[in-house]
Amino acid sequence: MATNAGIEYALAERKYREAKTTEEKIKGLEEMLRTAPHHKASEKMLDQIKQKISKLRYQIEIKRAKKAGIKSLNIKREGAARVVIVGTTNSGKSTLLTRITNAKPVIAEYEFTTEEPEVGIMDYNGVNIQVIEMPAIIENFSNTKRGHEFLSIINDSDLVILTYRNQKEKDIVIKELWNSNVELPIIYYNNQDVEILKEMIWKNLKLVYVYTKMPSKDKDFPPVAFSKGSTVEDLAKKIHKDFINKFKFARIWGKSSKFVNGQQVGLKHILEDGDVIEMHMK
Ligand SMILES: Nc1nc2c(ncn2[C@@H]2O[C@H](COP(=O)(O)OP(=O)(O)OP(=O)(O)O)[C@@H](O)[C@H]2O)c(=O)[nH]1
Ligand SMILES: [Mg+2]
Repeated sequence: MATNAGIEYALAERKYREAKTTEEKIKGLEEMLRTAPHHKASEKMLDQIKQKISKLRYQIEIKRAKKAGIKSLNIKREGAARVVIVGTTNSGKSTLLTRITNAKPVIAEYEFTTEEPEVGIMDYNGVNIQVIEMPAIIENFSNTKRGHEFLSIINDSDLVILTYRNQKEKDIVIKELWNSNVELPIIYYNNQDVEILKEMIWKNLKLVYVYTKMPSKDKDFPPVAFSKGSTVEDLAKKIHKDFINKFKFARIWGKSSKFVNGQQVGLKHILEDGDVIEMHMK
């Protein structure tokens, strides 16, 4: 009844305000949601309650993930991008990691050898890319003891390499990623040649690498990586914040130099893989 609804709501609100734990707070808010008047004028208030509930639920998730194991959650990002190797057990994840990075994980015939994420660095023309082998995916992965923690590392990546032994396993991994809202580009690993695979990884990361150079000096190594579509201006900003003010023009050698080698370009010029950029300052 309309009049009682007001009292019930007031009681629920009090329960929420007096709640000591996050779980109790959520319960109070849920009761508020149930007992609040539902009409046009209260829509905004209902939305606010819903938002509060999702925030609190998120806090609980984070706490649970942290409890499960702080170590893996804190893998530091290194290099220009992060790639994860995700697949079923014994599908060759560790073998692949040793092929494309400097890491030395244990490779064994038995299942579930890799229990913690294994981190390696892949070199692509001098650019470092972080590659992480995730422990094997099984059905209902997100409900496993450390599923959330591992999935948060996957979600914090730029690209997935998916390994599997047969179509059934491939479908399981795709389903688990889908269920956990992982929306990353995927490369399906089919024992591609290492160099071909590295090119595929680079292409899917949508990055460019370029070399900087000072007049009458050799090009600098290693190259610098940027997202595709970046310009001379982005490069100048990355080198030093004063560069933009002192910038006169740049000369470019490589793919993006359309007419002559050492073509003179301005700040808006778009960079391409392998370009050498010589900066001229005022
Ligand atoms: N025939 C064949 N065997 C492979 C291939 N890649 C790996 N293996 C073998 O398969 C077994 C498992 O390889 P791992 O690289 O450890 O597989 P993983 O996916 O890391 O396995 P877990 O970490 O245990 O989940 C090892 O005995 C490897 O020698 C491959 O391409 N072909
Ligand atoms: Mg392994």
